Amino acid sequence: PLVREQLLERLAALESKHWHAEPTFRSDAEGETAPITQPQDLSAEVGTRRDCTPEEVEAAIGQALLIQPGWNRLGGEKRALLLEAAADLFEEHTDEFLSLCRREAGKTLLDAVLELREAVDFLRYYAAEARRLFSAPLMLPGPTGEENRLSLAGRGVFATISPWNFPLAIFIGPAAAALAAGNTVVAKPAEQTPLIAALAVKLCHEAGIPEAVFQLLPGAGDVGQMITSDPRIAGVAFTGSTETAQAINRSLASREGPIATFIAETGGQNAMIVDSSALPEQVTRDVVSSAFQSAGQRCSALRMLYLQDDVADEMLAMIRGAFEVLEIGDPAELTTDVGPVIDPDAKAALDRHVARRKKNGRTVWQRKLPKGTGAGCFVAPTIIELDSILDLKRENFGPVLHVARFKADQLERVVDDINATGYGLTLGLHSRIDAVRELVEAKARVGNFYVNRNQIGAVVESQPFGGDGLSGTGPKAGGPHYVARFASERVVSIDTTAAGGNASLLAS
Ligand code: UN1
Repeated sequence: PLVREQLLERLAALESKHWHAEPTFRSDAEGETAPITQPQDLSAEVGTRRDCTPEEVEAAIGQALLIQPGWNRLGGEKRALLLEAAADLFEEHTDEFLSLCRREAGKTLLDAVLELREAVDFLRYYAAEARRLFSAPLMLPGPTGEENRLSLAGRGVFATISPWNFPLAIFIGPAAAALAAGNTVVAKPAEQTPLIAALAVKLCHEAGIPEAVFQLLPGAGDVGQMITSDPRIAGVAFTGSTETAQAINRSLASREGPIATFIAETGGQNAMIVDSSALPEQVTRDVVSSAFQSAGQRCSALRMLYLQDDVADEMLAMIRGAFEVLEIGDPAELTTDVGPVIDPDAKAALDRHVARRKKNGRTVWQRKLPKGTGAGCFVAPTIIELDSILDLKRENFGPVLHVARFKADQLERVVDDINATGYGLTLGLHSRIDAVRELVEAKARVGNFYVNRNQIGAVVESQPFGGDGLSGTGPKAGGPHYVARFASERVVSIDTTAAGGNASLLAS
């Protein structure tokens, strides 16, 4: 408790700090400036964002291109040391990051701590990957008298476009992977959360990563559009909505010149299946955290719960019991379970979704918002009964859980329906029957399958994260194949039977 109180005191001291995000190389030109306000109180300004102008985007990519060969030549070991130095500085600046996670992104203290942890894990893991993949070429087998070496190098300038729901971890993760691989990076953070990104980039520079190597390009969608349509960009790593990923893909495809690499981690229509052998207390805990932690604003979050009909009423009663006591409110309070959603647009879309289901006569359980939440973007946690996951047309990115019932002999059809959404990110299963797990595991097309636990909070390295189909391109963030995707491969084949170099040259 003492540590907690000291932490709260330190955070209180940062409460009125005004932050600013601007392009790493700012010209004298006038760019648009936008205020950044708190999701829990739209009248409270946290800082300002000065957007990149078209000329600054142009110049930023030019600088990144110029310095890239040098950064690439530095090699895996030196790049790893710089990323590790950045990780150390991130940990030293815990208070600022926790404060910004709450004030800029509306995160609870628990979520903020987890976010910083994940960011540091990404930096350290990708540093280790830089050492593993970029220190020495891989010798490939070949016929006698021939040497074949496979080596990896940076592709050039990578653009990273990142989301507001993990404004630190998923801002720094893809950027660190691109940097580890020997690319330079132009990074566009979500327009809602540029301030935490600006602090992250500043600390990377303090750690010794040159400014031209890792640049911040704040702005809205138009800045992203300018970056992804530039033929000098060798690759894009994007996390966000499926629709935006499709738009970036089109933009990359219509450019003249080199073909870009595209790595996308997008949305999900994530389900959990609970059969009659599941343990009710465990199910309750895992459903509530998967659906409502982070106010449901994780792409891994549970959207559609399938309960086997013979236990559905009992399970639902327990889940509703836990749902009724969730604390909703200001993330500044340590007891808060569910904070705000990110902005008024997000709130309006979620409220519309719930209103439509009520109008259609669906059973809806909805919490009442407590007093004092009127100034922020709060959405009342909601549970809605549906017939099937196919009743959902789009991802509902917030604290709204849908529930359907199934009969034991319909298990395969349930998995077919989940696959038919076209998404494939997370799937949860609660069952103590091995044959059920084997069936679902074999049939479900998802990137992350969670059994008898919650389905959020993938841990870097142990649980690489990402999906296919409408959910993204893979490879998985935090896994052993990720960093290599940011690199180009080169094979050098030498005939070693020929007589020594200069002698044979003179002889010819
Ligand atoms: C996302 O919401 O964009 O598994 C990804 C999790 C997180 C990743 C979520 N590590 O919940």
